[in-house]
Amino acid sequence: MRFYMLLFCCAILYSACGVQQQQNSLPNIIFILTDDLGYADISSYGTDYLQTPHIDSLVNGGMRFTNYHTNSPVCSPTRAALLSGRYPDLIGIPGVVRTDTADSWGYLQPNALLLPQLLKKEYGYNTVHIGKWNLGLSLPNLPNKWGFEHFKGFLGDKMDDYYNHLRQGFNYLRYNEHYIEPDTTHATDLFTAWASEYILSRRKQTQPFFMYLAYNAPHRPTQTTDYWKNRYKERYPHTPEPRATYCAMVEHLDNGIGQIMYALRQAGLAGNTLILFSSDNGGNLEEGANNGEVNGSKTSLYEGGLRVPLAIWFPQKIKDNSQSAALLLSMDIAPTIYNLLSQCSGKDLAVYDKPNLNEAKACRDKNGHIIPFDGISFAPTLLGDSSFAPQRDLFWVWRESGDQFGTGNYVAAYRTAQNLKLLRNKPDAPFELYDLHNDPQEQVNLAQKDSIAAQRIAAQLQERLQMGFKIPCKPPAK
Ligand SMILES: [Ca+2]
Repeated sequence: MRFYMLLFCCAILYSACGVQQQQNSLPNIIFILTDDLGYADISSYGTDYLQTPHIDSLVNGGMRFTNYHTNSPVCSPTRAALLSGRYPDLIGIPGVVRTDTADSWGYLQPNALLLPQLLKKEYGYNTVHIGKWNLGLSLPNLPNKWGFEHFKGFLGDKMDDYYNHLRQGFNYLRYNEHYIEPDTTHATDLFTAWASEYILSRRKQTQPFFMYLAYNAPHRPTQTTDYWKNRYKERYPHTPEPRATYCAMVEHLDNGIGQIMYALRQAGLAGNTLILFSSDNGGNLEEGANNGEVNGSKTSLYEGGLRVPLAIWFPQKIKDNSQSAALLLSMDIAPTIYNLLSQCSGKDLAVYDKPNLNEAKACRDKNGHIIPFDGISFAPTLLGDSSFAPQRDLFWVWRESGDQFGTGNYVAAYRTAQNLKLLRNKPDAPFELYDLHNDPQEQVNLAQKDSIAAQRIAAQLQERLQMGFKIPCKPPAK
């Protein structure tokens, strides 16, 4: 069956990409990542009292994913997974990278390989990162050292103020490795302007580009301009705070994405550009986010901390108004892009079966080359094969410090291919067990009733945790 599926995908891609192996047949790729945007925080994902026409045009003009999950309920690990296609704890990022080393739980390991490195080396892409990095604050873990030829953004975990751009009084804004003096422009407008400027500079260029555009909105502090706040309140005067300002912030962000699309059309590049839109973790309910029907908020291992929107837009290639309920993770994005490009270039297919989650053996393609991903390619889904439904166990871990965690303790979850999910949201809490097939809102804890299953999955979780604990997440001692 898999053989025929590969033939089917190969045939579609052959016609979609053409037989030309020229560099200019490869699509441009723009990956738009928002920060803490909830599952129901855009109008096309079902929310009322909020208008996001530009994001909706990506959702409705391409494929909407309804069962996509982030690799972490917090920022840095998901970003590591997105760029590497790996489980983040296996490349040194089980928690948030911060200025204070004692309170920082991530350090990119030298054996990691990021998507911009692959795209630049194997396909000749021009690679640019605009916005939030959050995978290191100093050498060697800066964007230019990890495959991005151009970087314009900030290195930190957040901004304390969208207008002065500082974090704990420090300026982390950089143009490559040079400081950028902060001005008073709202960060959403700043990143939109930088991204648009870059896109317009690619007019008439035959070299394809990969842009990773990571907005920090709508992460707290919930701040937007008076224009967007007033515009929102005039239409929806009864929306309470903080939801009203949060919604205005999302509409502000949506306008920025509209400007990106406009720049793309102005540059004549819209017809051959793949655009992905998503979030790094679930919405923060305290800040006014809306995670829809699922339980939980950012930092939670319930579905509300992990399930977010994902839309992929690729004119003529991905059918508009299409939808997929495939269970996917952030780490599946990089293999999917890699898979699409390898087939566009006439190289071997990279669709493959992964080994069991707890087996550390490397995965190889049909020519014996190691495939450097933990995630899977869902390229078949994008190209219309609705039968492609990966069955696999999934795992989450988040290391943190502070009152709840102590020093470097962790919370974790393990989801079996049969949709049983074991989790705990506090390091010393008893495990909870949910049957996500019958109880997607995680309301009925089965840990006592089905204690045998809970123990079995807890043992699998422990085994998988140990793999990650072997990987350092702190800078090497000097
Ligand atoms: Ca985040």
